[in-house]
Amino acid sequence: MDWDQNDMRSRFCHALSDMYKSEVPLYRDLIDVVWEADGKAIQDNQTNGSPKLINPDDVLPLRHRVERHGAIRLGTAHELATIRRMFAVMGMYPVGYYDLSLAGFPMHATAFRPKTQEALDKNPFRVFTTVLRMELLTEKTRALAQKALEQRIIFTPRLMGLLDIAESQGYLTPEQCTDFITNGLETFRWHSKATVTHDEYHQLKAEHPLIADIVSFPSSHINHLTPRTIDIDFVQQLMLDHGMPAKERIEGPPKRTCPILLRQTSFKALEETVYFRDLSGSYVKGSHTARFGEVEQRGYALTREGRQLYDQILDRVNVDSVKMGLNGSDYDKLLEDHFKEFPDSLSKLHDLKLAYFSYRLTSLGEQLAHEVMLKGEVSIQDLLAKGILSYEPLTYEDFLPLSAGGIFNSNLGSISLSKDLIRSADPDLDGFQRFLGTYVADEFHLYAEMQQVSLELCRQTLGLRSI
Ligand code: OOG
Ligand code: NI
Repeated sequence: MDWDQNDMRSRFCHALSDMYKSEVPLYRDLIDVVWEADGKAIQDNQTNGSPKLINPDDVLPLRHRVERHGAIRLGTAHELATIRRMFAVMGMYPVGYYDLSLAGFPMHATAFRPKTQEALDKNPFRVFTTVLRMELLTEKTRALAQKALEQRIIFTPRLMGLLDIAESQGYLTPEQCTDFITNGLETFRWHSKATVTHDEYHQLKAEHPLIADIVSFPSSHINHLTPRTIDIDFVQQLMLDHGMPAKERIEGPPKRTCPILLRQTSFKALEETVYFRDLSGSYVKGSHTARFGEVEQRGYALTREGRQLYDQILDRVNVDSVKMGLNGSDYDKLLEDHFKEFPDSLSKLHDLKLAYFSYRLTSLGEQLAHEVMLKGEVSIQDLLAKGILSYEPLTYEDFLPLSAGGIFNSNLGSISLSKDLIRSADPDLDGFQRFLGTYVADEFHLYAEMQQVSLELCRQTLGLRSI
């Protein structure tokens, strides 16, 4: 069988990147900047012999040039359920639920991504996928949004046919794979002709710019792609040096010795010419701001306890910064101060169970395994202390709702008529899963499973009853 989901994902990711580079040339420049920053970070690391931890995976240039994520915004249950089918063909599944009402947006989201270590290693491409929550719109806007969304079809007929084939026959032929990629791109392509009138656009935008972006166009255009870097502070600096319209600050945790979760920055969305329908059937010229380029630096995946500590600290930073009226670099200083509380060494993150790890046998461990010296029950701590086991942190493969909010805000402005209504909303995982037609996987569970699998392999090789 020629159909390989990992290969499809890589091909789609490349095709999408090429399309986006031609649609948004500044994105091409951003990739060059990331390449420059990473090259320099690797060089510094080698010449200084610095003890800074660099994941070897991150320094392999070829793999590193592959984009890591994109984002789309959808309007209806049918769109979300069909996108789920489309991503499944490429081995991408819904992981995690993100309640964006927390950040004042009438939306919730998931990330479609590979779930196993093997698939992530082949190509970790993921798509943050947002859906509008109609119940959080005012009545008038809701009616307008529903009318516009009912009239659009964001999937080509050929793509729908290929989804049926993939699901019923369990694979696609090489020709069908190529067709799938070509047709799949159409869902994400930019269209400068809006499906609404200028007045309707303004009404949607006045309630929230994101509603206008989701509802006014005939496709669900990719709104950004995000390469990964190993030195996001340097990328931010280089963007400013190159006169790129960089976002004011980097989202997420501060710079640390042991990077955790995810740090992100972007160049701000460009103002683009758009043509709105008018009632006589012709078009009037206007503009829209939506598409940007982003950069991410990924750190370690945190356990629930680690994440709780992260959320608590961030919450305090946000409350204090509002009280003191701090933003920009003053906010960053406060963030750094508060985050001193978060342990910053591998051994502490491990021993306090704040992060997830992958275990493996040291060369001593391998030797002992062959000599069959170990039998019975031994604790992880024992095996580590004896130099039999070692560990390395698992990479965080997911997103952060408040950081996503910061990215949204920088790119679209955050005026919202119904903000109080939105902020007081409850998360609606059930409603999201109903739209999706399936469950979203719990990201903590996936990391815990990876950790457990690595430990189990060590246990088997050592011939132990349990660890
Ligand atoms: C999604 C923003 C979220 C991220 O990197 O946190 C995101 C959007 O702008 O639609 O992609
Ligand atoms: Ni993003």
